[in-house]
Amino acid sequence: MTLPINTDRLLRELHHLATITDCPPNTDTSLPEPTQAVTRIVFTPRDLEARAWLTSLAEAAGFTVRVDPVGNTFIRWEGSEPSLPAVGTGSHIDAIPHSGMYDGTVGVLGGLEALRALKESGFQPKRSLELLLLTSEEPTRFGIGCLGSRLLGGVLDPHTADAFPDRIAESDPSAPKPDIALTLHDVRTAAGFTGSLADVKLAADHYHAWVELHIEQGPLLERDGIALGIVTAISAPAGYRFLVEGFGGHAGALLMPDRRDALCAAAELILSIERHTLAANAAARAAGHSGVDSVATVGKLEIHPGNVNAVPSRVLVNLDIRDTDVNRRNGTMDAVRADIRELEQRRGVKVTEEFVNADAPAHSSESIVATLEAVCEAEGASYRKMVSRAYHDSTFIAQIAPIAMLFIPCRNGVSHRPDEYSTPEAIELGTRVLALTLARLANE
Ligand code: HGY
Ligand code: MN
Ligand code: MN
Ligand code: MN
Repeated sequence: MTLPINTDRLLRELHHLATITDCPPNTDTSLPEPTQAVTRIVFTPRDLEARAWLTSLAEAAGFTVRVDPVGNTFIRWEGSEPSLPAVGTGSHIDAIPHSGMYDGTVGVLGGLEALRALKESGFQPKRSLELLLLTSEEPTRFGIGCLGSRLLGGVLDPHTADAFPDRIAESDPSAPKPDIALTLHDVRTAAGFTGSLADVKLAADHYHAWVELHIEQGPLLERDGIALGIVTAISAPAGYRFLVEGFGGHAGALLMPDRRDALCAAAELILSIERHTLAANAAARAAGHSGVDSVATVGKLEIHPGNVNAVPSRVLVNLDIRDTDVNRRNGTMDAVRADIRELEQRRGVKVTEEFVNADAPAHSSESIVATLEAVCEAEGASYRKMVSRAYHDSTFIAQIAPIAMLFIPCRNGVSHRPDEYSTPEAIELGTRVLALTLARLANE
């Protein structure tokens, strides 16, 4: 059965959601399809406005909505046998500062459109279908990604999480600086999400199957002219913070031999991370592998005191390191730690490591992958199996359910940038294949 998707409605909603942003209206018309830059940080007024709008769409479509203590939002279409484990889909609507309008939102609004299209076609699911808006997939505010799905999957201690400091001021200098440091508990309860985070975890049999629709955030599908990606594994993310402490002073009066410049030491640390990650890829290539699976990024640096004429005394280095092989990722970290010990001695600085997260790769269910393949073939859609190098909420839903992901191409592989873009045709096809896959899984 093929299934009509109301693409105009879906695109209108994607573009409306993009206007619920803390970025100024887009004025860059240099791109053929100018897209709106988006900043939508979790639990900010914009995020709450977007959540309320999405809830109104879901209720207008006749679905029920419930929200858990961390704001994960469950949009449910009751099946004819509601006691059976449900079939889930979903993603996120929070967006890192100055990013794109398709990351996450295609999975939420595409998922809503999939459910509406099935309902409008007269389909009746045996298993209930649930669309989830997952809280804080991006690490922007609380320093760790996939906060809502980690709690659903039981991979994050609820009390530790509730105490996570609110780091919004690090990303948004215009944000009000409270007198006392706020925590996740303070922010979520002020936003209306009350109750205990211990109640967020879902039972291991809550879902029969889970499929997330997402843009690829990479170039492969577009480069090879392939319509859809079926994700077989999601790369393993890890995060660390390194506090580098030297001592500061006057940019003119403090002579070079007397300096313990924390930023120069941090620069060596960052180059050590790059060097050892490149070496890990070179070793993998020498062993006959692709040699591209190790990646590391320092995208956020906090310098104190941060004045042009003051020698930096303290620098916080935020590291995001990912690999499809956990042992190789750990090997890279060990090599960096050896360099840290040496540079501490030579430069007279102190480097303190803070662990954020170190997750395992997630592997897709072969049965759900086979269902996705069957639907692609029935729809005459080209597809390829692939690894996701971005992490996703599915990484942690995988702790409690069989999962898979469906990718659509994005222009030049660009994401986490205002020029992130996917074509209406790709969005329509991804939504239709998602809907037909959910229909098959719901009647298993
Ligand atoms: O960083 C990621 O992989 C995801 O887009 N938050
Ligand atoms: Mn993202
Ligand atoms: Mn995303
Ligand atoms: Mn994601």
